[in-house]
Amino acid sequence: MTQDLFGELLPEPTRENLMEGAVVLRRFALAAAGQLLNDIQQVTAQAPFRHMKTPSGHTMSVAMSCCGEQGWVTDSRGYRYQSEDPASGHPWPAMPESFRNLAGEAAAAGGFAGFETDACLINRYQPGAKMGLHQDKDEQDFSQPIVSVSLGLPVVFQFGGLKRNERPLRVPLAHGDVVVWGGPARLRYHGVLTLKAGGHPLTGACRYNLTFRRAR
Ligand code: MD6
Ligand code: FE
Repeated sequence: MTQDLFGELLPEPTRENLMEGAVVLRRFALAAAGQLLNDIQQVTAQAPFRHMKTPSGHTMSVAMSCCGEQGWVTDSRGYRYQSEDPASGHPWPAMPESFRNLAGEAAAAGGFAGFETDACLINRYQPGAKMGLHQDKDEQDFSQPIVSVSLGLPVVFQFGGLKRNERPLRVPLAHGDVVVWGGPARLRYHGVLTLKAGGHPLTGACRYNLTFRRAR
């Protein structure tokens, strides 16, 4: 057993290989979760959660914010990374140390030593929110992995193939779970099924997801 900030005993992380290039590190972020959630509050006090619009004009059900040198945005002009928050015109908030450390440690544990993230997308799901199947392909270098951290309410994640029409695997993700994917899995379609109502002691009625990327 390991201990968190408050001396609570925590079950050890375990590893689950999903497919070549993709691994779920169960509970890997559990010990850091309290700090990560505090830092989400700090970041989103500066760059508030917002529901962005897709290029086709749909408002996303997931609320988003970003931190780090680059942030991911979508609007009528398309999907892209940029160094300023379009809501304020200011640079995105700096990446908190807790975020950067966890991303590097998880990437290394998942087989991608030396990962240096420059962009963190913060997703907030409230009951009813979902994310349709998509590929993460706005980054410059697909040899860099993505590290994805789940906090709060559980959800079912879908891991598909390299074509949208391949039937996806369904993988439940819980508080503290981290997915690392890269290599041959890097461009797989993936998404999140509709979040069910519930309550979590640390996040209340929501799920947060941090995805760490190397954008540039
Ligand atoms: C989410 N995640 O878990 C959304 N993308 O809420 C993603 O879209 C994602 O978890 C690339 C790699 C891992 C992910
Ligand atoms: Fe994604």
